[in-house]
Amino acid sequence: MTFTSKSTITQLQYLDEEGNVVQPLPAWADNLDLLVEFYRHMVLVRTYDKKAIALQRTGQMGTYPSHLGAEAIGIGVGAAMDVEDVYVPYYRDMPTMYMRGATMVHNMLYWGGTEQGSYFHRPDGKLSEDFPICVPIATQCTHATGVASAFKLRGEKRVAVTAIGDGGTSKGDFLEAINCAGAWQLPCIFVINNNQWAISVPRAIQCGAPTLAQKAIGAGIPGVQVDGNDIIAVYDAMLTALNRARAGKGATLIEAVSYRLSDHTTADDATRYRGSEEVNAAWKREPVKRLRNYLHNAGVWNEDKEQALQAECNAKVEEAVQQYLNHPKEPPESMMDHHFEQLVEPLASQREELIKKAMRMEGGQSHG
Ligand SMILES: Cc1ncc(C[n+]2csc(CCOP(=O)(O)OP(=O)(O)O)c2C)c(N)n1
Repeated sequence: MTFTSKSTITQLQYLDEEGNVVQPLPAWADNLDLLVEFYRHMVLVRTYDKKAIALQRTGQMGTYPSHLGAEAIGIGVGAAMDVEDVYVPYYRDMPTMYMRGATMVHNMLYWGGTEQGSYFHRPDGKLSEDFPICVPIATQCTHATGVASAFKLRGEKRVAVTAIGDGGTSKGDFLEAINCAGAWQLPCIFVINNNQWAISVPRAIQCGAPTLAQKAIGAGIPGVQVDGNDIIAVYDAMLTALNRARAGKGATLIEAVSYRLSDHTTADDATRYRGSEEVNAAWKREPVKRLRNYLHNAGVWNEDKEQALQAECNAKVEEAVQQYLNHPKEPPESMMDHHFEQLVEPLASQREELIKKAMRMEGGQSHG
């Protein structure tokens, strides 16, 4: 008889719900300035999230997917990556993209319907090679595998990182992508944002396996589960996976367990399918307060700093909103400008038609 797998998946956690340390911290966490930086980013993206929802509600932006509750995942993943790596995002990834150089303005432009939101620069000033937001579920995983394959073929020490929701891991694309990454030993990291809900489908009936991390076993890659509300755990798991990938040892699957504290998107009303009890319980585990408590206890955070940070974040968000609202409107045909390097028929003729129609509607104004 051959045992093909005998595995235990434990959840990596350093800080409990109250921000107390539950096991010795990794050496890098001695750097409290770094943790304060993480906290500042987490508060900023949370402040932005609230404003983005308000913009949609007041008709100033399109449908928007909130990342409330996923701040530790996004900031932890984005902070751990090197500037040369490539991130392949899904729609709930504003925090990671922000860490990679996509500003709040870019995010608003994207959800405001402008492809300019996908063109941004890396923190080192170079044009980003990260991918645009992927809305079709799980397809981004195959894209990441492709990017990682290119890195391997070219002998580059870069890593492709992607994220996906818990529901998305039921799709073939995800399973194909991790299978390929395992078979070809690709420098690729798949992060599952397990926020317990796929719109109205709860995690419990999404998949029969006790963890999503164990899907890695079938692909022959390590699968780890982390507390996705604990940024120290997220960042640490990412460092391990990135080092592994850069050393030529292949891919890793990281399941980050958190909770979607918001509606699925602004087009959803979660009160129709889940009770307030579970949401209230999830608020007790949320990531921002947890890190704040830890920093307080470590003596590097206090109420004055908190007030100053809130004011700073509000000001930054307001400034970004003004920039977004003042951004020139794109002509309607721009929606066809980003699919192909050269537009093919019948799209090319349809684009011309659209320009003529728009000109007629606007009384003959010319379009770019
Ligand atoms: C291929 C495809 N099928 C269906 C949808 C519609 N859809 C949008 S989000 C979603 C649920 C995704 O849930 P999950 O993967 O858990 O991610 P979350 O939104 O919770 O982060 C579905 C089915 C889609 N975008 N793409």
